[in-house]
Amino acid sequence: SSGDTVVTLLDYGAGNVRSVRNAIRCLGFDIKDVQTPEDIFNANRLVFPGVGAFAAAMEVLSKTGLGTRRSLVTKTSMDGIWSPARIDHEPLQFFYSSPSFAHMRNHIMVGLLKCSNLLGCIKEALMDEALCSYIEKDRPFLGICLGLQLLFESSEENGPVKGLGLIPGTVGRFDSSNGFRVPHIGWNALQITSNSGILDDVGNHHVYFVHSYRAMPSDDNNEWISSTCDYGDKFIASIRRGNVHAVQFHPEKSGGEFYLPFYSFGSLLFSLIYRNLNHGGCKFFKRGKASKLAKRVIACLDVRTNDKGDLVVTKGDQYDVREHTKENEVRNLGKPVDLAGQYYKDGADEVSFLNITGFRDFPLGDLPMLQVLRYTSENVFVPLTVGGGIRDFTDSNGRYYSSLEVASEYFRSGADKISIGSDAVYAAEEYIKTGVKTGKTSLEQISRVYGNQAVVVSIDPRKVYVKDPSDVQLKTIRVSSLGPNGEEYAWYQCTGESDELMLEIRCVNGGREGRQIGAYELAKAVEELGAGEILLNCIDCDGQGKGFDVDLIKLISDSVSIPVIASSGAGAPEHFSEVFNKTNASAALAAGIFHRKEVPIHSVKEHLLKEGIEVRI
Ligand code: 1PR
Repeated sequence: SSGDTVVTLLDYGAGNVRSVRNAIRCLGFDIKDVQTPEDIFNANRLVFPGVGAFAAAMEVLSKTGLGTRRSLVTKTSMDGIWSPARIDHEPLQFFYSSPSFAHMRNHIMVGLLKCSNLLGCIKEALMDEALCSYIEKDRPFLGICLGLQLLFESSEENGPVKGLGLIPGTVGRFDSSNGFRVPHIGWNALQITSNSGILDDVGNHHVYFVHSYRAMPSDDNNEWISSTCDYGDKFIASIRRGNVHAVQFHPEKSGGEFYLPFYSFGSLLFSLIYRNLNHGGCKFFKRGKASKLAKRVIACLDVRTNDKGDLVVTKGDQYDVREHTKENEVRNLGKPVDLAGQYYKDGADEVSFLNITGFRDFPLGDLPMLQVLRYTSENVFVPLTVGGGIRDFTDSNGRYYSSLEVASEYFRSGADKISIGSDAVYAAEEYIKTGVKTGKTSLEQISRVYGNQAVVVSIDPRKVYVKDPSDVQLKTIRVSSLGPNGEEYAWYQCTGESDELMLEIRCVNGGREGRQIGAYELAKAVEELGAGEILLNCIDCDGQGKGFDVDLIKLISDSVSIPVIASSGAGAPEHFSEVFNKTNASAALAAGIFHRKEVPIHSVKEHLLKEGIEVRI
């Protein structure tokens, strides 16, 4: 029947579920979006890709409808259904469906009369009730990430906050005091503990996690657990009971190759749909080995419009992206969507897009960039980060856009994380000056709504040598190679773009001006303001191919407890092993060597593996 090709998706609009949609479509299924609790009751198979913060999700589920979709569905105490009243832009409307028309007319009248006094007269049918009832009836269900956590009794995230209460236990925060960075971002293998039915093919392969909170195994919830994962604590990576499945990791971001029946969303969903799960699934399952969090290799695409108006991938030398020719053109290294697809196939663990002129050009006016994300997320099933121009903005018509709106548009278009550069510098400067968290900076607002794991701060420092640490009131380090005048110390000066600078068109050094704040001070401040990860560039090393600035990366990765991505300067596979062996970086990012096809990503990974560094192959 046509129902066999439909997957019902519970998307409450709090983040990027575009990849889940794309993955489901890639498998040949149609998607029906849940608009009303009735859609849950009527689903043949339900996928719940929870995103965002626990409390916000529960609030949406336990109120009237679905987040940004904001359908309002109400149920009368009688047998009919009032549905749906879209309250996005339209005036409040109600439609009453009832077996008999006469009955219906009466109820319409009653309903309209009572609209103004809605709460008093009409009982709401809630999404959470529908969800609990669906799961309790053992209907096919796949929860992802927060879609697993919400099944538990409560969460400590901004809480305690009550969950759906189907599985005993509380969802708590990872403990960063034992040296494990929080959020847990990256690729781990699972320990499959029971016949999950859907994880049989996952085996020892790495799957992608991104979360700060986790549920822990206990005697009370043991019967639900199908796999665990080690990250400081042993936490629940997946649950299964009957037809009900949920995974803490992201199958849709775990590099799913749909033609390979392994470790993919395809595998999970196909299993869920086609295996006879009521009869225990497959008889054989592979137990995954415990693994460490794999070090990530990230491909970065600096994107901007060239002088002809085409959006191109470019690459600078110390942030200068123009050819040193008479024409002085913007260096063009390829098309963003094609290159991202290529890097995904080559084994990149993440792809980052930096809209390097974003601060000048309002990104929501930059439709090609949003299109790039949309197209890329159709074929690239690893996390996508996008940065550039995330800040509050007033356009030439006087219309104000908050940074949250800008970020939301990026998330809706397919980004899993957004990266903030200049605006984070200004927020950190203010925070250090006043000691007050206003809650109003882009960093704070976006991490509050989307979770700090979705917010990267990109730092663009330059090295400033000093003779003596007392020459500056900022954190200095003793450098491993002396400065041009024999200086033994240096600090790392942050840079940012500003409107004023751009108005003056002083686009020197990539248009970035030096600020009186160091990378160390910035990193500590943005961690406190809610950043979930740091992308640590270095203007001096950018495009030089001589290796990462190990001094800088060691300084920052030893000073914060969030993951740090080492960036700038990679020229050979050995540079990656050097940065992982000498610093606590969680990931290493490169651009030029990949764009110029000097070293393929898989050679970097093979080298790391040979050096005993765990990577996802
Ligand atoms: O300030 O929030 O609008 O964000 C702008 C973003 O654009 C920032 O993340 C900033 O790093 C980036 N950006 C701004 N100007 C440039 C430029 O190149 N002129 N690119 C730029 C930054 C640096 C890295 C690069 C690595 C690796 N690019 O991302 O990819 O250095 O390169 P390599 O492996 O070739 O050495 P906002």
